[in-house]
Amino acid sequence: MTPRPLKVGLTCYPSVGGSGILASELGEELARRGHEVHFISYERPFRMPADDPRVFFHPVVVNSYDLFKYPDYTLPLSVKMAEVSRDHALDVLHVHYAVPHATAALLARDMLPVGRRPKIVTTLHGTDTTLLARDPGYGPAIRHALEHSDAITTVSEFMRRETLAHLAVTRPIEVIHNFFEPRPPARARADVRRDLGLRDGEALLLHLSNLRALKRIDLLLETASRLHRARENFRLVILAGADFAPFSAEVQRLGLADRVVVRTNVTDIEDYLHAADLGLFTSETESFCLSILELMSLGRPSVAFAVGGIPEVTAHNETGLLAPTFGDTAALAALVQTLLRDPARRAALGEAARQRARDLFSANVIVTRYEELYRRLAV
Ligand code: GMT
Repeated sequence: MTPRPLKVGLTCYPSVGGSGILASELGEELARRGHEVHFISYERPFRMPADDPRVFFHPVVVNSYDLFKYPDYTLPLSVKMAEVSRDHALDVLHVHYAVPHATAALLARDMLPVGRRPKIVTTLHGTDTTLLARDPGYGPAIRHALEHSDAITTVSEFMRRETLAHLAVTRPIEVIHNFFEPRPPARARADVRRDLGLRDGEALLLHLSNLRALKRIDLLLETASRLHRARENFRLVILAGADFAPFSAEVQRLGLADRVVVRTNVTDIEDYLHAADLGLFTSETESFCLSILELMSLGRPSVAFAVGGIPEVTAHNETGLLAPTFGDTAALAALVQTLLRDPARRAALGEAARQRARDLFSANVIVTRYEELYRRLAV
């Protein structure tokens, strides 16, 4: 007998960022498998599928009141979650981030009659554990939200360990890695490279991030500067999910104006992944680093520091190159140089990266794990 389709509520931060992308793609894949998906957030998520009859969006409206110095999002979110759960008989509310999404989900569940309550799945992507858990104003609420979720997942083993260490959670934590399913590039590689101003023979190093402090854009530019001084033939293309202006002076100071190209809020991501030769990342920590996986899916290796969950995503010397010591930009630049000078090795690592992405981090593998988890809970 075919199991019945599930009704799943998804809440994420809708802005540009790996967790929002992951939640959007998860919604799309679940709908493709016949489930009904309800996004609940203050905005449509960045990559939420537009015209899918099984995908719905429920906006959370936050009114402002003179009485409140700070507008509150958690309560209107919880009311909307309860409303959507009741009206659509949701089986599962899958929230990405404990703060404030899991806390709102707990409240929503409490507002509903027993027997009409969705199961709550909380996925941790990073900041809850690595930053907010240490804040006495947030830590206890995060721990409470996790202890009272019906299931907790993390996007890497690293994140699971960190969560146990910082939050002393007693509930089981399941690791379900991120996934990425690339769409076919819409534009030819040569066209994209020409539009970016690349000259013949120039290698395209691609960096994608929201430029948060922990992405260490200072180290990214320092690495580019080392390559520039070594007269390597490259261009660094930065797909920025935030305003790049704060870094422009540093680009000038390092003499990199002709080497660095910035594009902001790009959506046709596959065109750039396909146009790239390799990825370059300098984060001081990452629970996963979805951007590395995005490049791998298109057969492009990345160079990065071996921090956080990155070594779970890409294997050193097999699918990419990782510098062991964080901050050692000389080592990082040397690894980039080896790949710039050896296209055959770059291609071999890239092909292995594509295979690893398919074997371990495809929708087929990962969405099935989420589906199994939902079904276990929704009995
Ligand atoms: O990295 C960010 O600044 C954004 C953040 C997010 O919410 O998307 O990224 C986190 O979640 C991604 C999806 O699981 C991971 O790929 C990123 O590694 C993680 N960021 C950090 O851990 C710093």
